[in-house]
Amino acid sequence: MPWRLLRFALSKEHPEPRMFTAHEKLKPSYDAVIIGAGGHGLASAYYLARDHGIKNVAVLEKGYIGGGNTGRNTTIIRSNYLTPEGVQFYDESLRLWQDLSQDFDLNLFYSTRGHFTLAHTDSAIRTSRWRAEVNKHFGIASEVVGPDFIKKAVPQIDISCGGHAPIMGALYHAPGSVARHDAVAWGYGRGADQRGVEIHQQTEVLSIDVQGGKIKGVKTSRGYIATEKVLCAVAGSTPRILKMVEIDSPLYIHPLQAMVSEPVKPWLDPILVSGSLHIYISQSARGELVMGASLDPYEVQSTRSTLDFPEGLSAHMLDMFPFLSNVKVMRQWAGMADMTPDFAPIMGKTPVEGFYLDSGWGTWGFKATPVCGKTMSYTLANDTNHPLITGFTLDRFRNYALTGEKGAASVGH
Ligand code: FAD
Ligand code: PYC
Repeated sequence: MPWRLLRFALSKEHPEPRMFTAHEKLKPSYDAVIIGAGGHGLASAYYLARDHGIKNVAVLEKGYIGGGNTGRNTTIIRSNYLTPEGVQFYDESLRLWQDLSQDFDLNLFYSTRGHFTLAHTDSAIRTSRWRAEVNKHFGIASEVVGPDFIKKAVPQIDISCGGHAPIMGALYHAPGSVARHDAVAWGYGRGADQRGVEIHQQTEVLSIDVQGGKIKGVKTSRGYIATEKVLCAVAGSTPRILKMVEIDSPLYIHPLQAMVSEPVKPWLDPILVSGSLHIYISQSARGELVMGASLDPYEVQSTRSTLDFPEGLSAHMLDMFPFLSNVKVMRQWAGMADMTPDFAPIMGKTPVEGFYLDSGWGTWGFKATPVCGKTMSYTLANDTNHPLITGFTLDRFRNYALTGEKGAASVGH
């Protein structure tokens, strides 16, 4: 056993340096309060302090940092979206991901694998071509490839999928990557903490004080805080927070489940997604197969796992990779996906002065963590929506100006 670990185990004082300061008390007021210590809330705090010099900030988390969807996702990072707004936004995120381990001095295990969206039908091929053309227009590496290309990259695949749904081609996106999700939360959290931001875990926001249409403070499970700026970054809990400020939104919450296998020898380098079979798979640095499927088909705010999920997912996975039949499933879990009707996020200013939204991240928000931090910190600091998020504001639903990204969702949700 390493000496450092033994010393820590035997110490009464727990002298090991912690990732963050544990603040005993809340201050009576802050320049800004961020609700939610997931990746998005922590990244916003980090860039508020680092890029805008706003450090008198509290991040309030009802559980523990990264315990929401940030620590539950399947870590796929890509920018092969469908709309010009989406492509440019996610591409900026991908650019930010490149330097993040160095920024944090923490290894995020960012690993570029290549990403295949498999097409089993004529219409899926058509959407792939459409996405490839939009992507290329913005200088993003995406191309439509045939079955031979796929078979060469993944020799183990049954291209006929057991004869049920033969693969006709794929959208191939070479920059597709994975990273270690909990380390992303720790990196942003530690960076924010080092710059003076306070992170308060086990601190739930119970209500929000709005007077004359303006934010005045928040009531928490540990007392009242005065503030004029609140950022809501709570993913699956967004409707609850919006109720507190009497804002309507078209958000709906569905569980999204995932599972991992026991570790096996490395055999799968790229990330594979099949819209028609409703499955996706990648292999982690530890050898585990990380697998997911579509949303659960009912609206409920719950993170319970169900037995029909591994059953359905495994059946389709075996169509593609019959040799996996003896591989054991080790864990399954669920998160709460905050879905929007057009599969684009809801970001920016709201009708309540000083209340900012970073939501509608559904099944696609992990990859956006860095760019959300950048654009939301700018929006808070300047009280002006960042140019990259103007296609994502709440009022697009009132103005019938949707940003349709459903065709670029990972699996058919
Ligand atoms: P979260 O990480 O959920 O953080 C919100 C935090 O707010 C939580 O910690 C919660 O406890 C806290 N909170 C809530 N209410 C309160 C309150 N009243 N007071 C204080 N704190 C509160 N995206 C991808 O890009 N690629 C993927 O491969 C991918 N796979 C996914 C797989 C699954 C199974 C799931 C569930 C999601 C997946 N996603 C993926 C989506 C992605 O995980 C999320 O969009 C993203 O993590 C959202 O981050 P966040 O920081 O906004 O929210
Ligand atoms: O956004 O790429 C994605 C994704 C994959 C699985 C869930 N979301």
